[in-house]
Amino acid sequence: MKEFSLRPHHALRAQGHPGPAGNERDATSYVDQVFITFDMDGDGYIDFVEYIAAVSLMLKGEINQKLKWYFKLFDQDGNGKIDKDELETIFTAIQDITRNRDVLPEEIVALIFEKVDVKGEGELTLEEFIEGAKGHHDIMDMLKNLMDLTPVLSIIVEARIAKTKK
Ligand SMILES: [Ca+2]
Ligand SMILES: [Ca+2]
Ligand SMILES: [Ca+2]
Repeated sequence: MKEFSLRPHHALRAQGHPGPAGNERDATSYVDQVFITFDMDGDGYIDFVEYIAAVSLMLKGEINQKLKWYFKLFDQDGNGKIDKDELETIFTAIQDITRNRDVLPEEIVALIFEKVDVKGEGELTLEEFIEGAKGHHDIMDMLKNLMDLTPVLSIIVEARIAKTKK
């Protein structure tokens, strides 16, 4: 898991991509995380089919499917729960990439946990996350705005194309 998560990182470096501004480490691990989520057969590459599947999922996927996809992306250590650090890291990284800084990551995280973490354990299960997002339009809108992954996708796809051409 660890080794192969480094591949997209190397691909970006090899291509001489300047990388996202701001907290580069977080942004890079976010790209890694996106990469892992899209690399459905786990061979370390995003192939054309995986790319299309990911894009079509984002564009017209059923809402439960999208939320599951977000959850998988946010749950960085893969323990089946999202904690505040994971959520804040991912939102900070997304803002570094998308240059969307309308809301502070800490505020987004606080708002989401306040409304969604019903038992207040400081962790979100998949059920809480899905029910919470569906039950709160403001959270859903925020997720949609933040999760416009088009810039990240182009980075990944460019890196993949550059690699293929070698
Ligand atoms: Ca693959
Ligand atoms: Ca986790
Ligand atoms: Ca909870």
